[in-house]
Amino acid sequence: MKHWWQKATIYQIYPKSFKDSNDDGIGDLQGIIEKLDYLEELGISAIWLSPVYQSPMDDNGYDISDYEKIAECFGDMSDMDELLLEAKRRGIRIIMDLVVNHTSDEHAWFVTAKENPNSPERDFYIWRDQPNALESLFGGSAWQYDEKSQQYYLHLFSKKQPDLNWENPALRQKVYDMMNFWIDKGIGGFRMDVIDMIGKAPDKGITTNGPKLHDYLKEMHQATLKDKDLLTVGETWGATPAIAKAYSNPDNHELSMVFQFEHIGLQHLDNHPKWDFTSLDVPRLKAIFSKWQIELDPTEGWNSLFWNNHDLPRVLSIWGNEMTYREKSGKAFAILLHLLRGTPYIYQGEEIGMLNYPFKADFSEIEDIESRNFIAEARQAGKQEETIIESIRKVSRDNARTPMQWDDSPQAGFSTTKPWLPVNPNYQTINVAKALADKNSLFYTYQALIKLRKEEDWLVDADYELLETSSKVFAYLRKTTDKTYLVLVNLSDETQSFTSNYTIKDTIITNTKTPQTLENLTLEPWDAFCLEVD
Ligand code: TEU
Ligand code: CA
Repeated sequence: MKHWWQKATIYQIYPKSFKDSNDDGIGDLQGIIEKLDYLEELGISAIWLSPVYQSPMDDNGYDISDYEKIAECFGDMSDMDELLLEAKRRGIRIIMDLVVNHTSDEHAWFVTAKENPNSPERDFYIWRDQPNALESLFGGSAWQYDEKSQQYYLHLFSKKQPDLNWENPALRQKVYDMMNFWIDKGIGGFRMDVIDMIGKAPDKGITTNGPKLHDYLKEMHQATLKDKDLLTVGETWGATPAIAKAYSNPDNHELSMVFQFEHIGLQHLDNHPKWDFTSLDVPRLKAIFSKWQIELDPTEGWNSLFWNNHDLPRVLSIWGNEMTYREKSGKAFAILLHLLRGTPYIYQGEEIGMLNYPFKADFSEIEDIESRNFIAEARQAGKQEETIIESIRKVSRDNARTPMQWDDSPQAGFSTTKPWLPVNPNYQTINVAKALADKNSLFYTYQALIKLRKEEDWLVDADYELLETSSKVFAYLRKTTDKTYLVLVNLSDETQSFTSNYTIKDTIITNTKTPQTLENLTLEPWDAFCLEVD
C-alpha cells in the first residue's frame, strides 16, 4: 500500500511573502486563498505553511506566543478555516509548521514561568543557576540571565525563543493536545521545526539527537498521529541515513520522513560556517544523493527531496546559472531531483526560477535576525565590509524571503504598498504571469514532474543506480522488474560528454532536444532528460 504522500509534491509557503490581500505590505491567509487556483494548476498535493500562529515576529513566526491563535497580520481563525476548506475543495492538504523546541518569550507559559518561579510552568523551560558554554545558533551564548529569579534560561535560537523542557510530562501533554486541536481541524500533517533538538541534554552539551528524542517521538505518535494518514516531516540537520531510518521506518511509528541537509552542506566549505560559501562540487553531490537513495530503502524509511526553503539561498543563485541558463538550469535541477525516490518539496517562487536579491551594501534592507547577528559579529571580528555583504548576498535567509513575483505591475503584484522586504528588481522578467504565458517555461516543467509523480508508480518503487561518479554529468537509472529509466543531467555551463550502450525507447521529460542515441553523446550546458531505455 502506498501513502498519499509518496506520490505527492509539496509546496512551501512563507506566508509573509506570498500574497498580500489587504495592502499592508505583509502576505496573509486571504492572499493564499486568492492563489489556490494557481497552486491547483501547478498540481501540488499539499502546502507546507510556515508558521501563521500568534507571534511577536522576532523570527518571523518561528517564535510562537499562542499555538491556537493566528497572528493578526495574517488574519484570524476564520481565515484559517476558510483556507483549509478552500484548499480541500481543490484536493490540497495543509501541512502546519510545528515549532515545539521553543516558544516565544511572550507565550503565556513563559510569562508565568518568569513571573512565578514556583509555578508549574517554570519547569516547562530550562533554567540553570550558571550558564555553560552552549552557544545560540543565532550567535552568542545560549543562556539569558533573568534578574528576578537570578537564573539563566536556555535559548538555542534568539533570546526571545526560550527552549521548552521536554523532560516535563505535563508540557509534553500540552503539546500533544495542541497537535490534536489542529488534527481535528482536518490538517494534512506537520512539518516539525528542529525536532531533533527536543531531546537535548544541555548539561552534557548535547543539543541534537539527545538520548530521549525517539522516546518522545514515539509517545507523540501514540498521542496524536496514530491511525491517521498524516504527512509528518522532521527538520533534522544532523541526520545520517541510520538516524533517518530511526525516524521514518514505518515499524518505528514516529514520522513519515525527515529533511536531511547533507547536500545543502556542500554550499559551504567543509567545517566552515554557512557564510563561507563555495561552488557546486558535482561528484560529491552525486555521492551524497546516491548514498541516501540506496540506504533509505522504502521498507526502512522515506526520503524528502528539496533544493530550497525559507532558510536557504535560491539554488539557481548559488549553484545554477542566473543569467544565460536561468530557466534551463532550473529545469535541470528540477528534473534531477523530482525523479529520485522521495517526496519533493518546492519552495515558493522556485517554480518560476526566482533568484537571490542584490542587497544594498549598507545592509539597510536586511530583516533576518540570523543575518543581522552575523553582520554585527563579523564587524566585531574585524571582517571587511565587502566580504560581509558578499556573504549576505549569497546566503542570507532574506534571499528566499523577498515577495513572490506575480506579475510585472509595481511590487510585482504582491501588494500595492511597499512590502516588508523589497521586491527583487528582476520582477519584470521573472514573474508568474509571464511563466504561465510561455508554454516552455520552468513552471510547466514543474507541472509535468508533479503530474508524473502522481501517475507513475516507478517513481516510488524503482531501484536507484548511479552511473558515473566523477564528471559534471549526473546520470542515474531507476529500474523496476521490467523497465529501466535513465536520468541524465549536465550540471555545468560547459558541454560534457557521456556514453552508454542503452538504446532509447521513449522520452519521459526533457529540457532540450532528446538525442537519437546515447553513444558518444555531447551534452550541451544544463541539458537534462529522462528516457525510458533498454
Ligand atoms: O531552522 C533551524 C535551523 O537550524 C536554522 O536556524 C538554520 O540553522 C539556519 O537557518 C541556517 O541558516 C528552523 C527554521 O526553519 C528557521 O526558520 C528558524 O529560524 C529556526 O528553526 C528556529 O525556529
Ligand atoms: Ca496583508
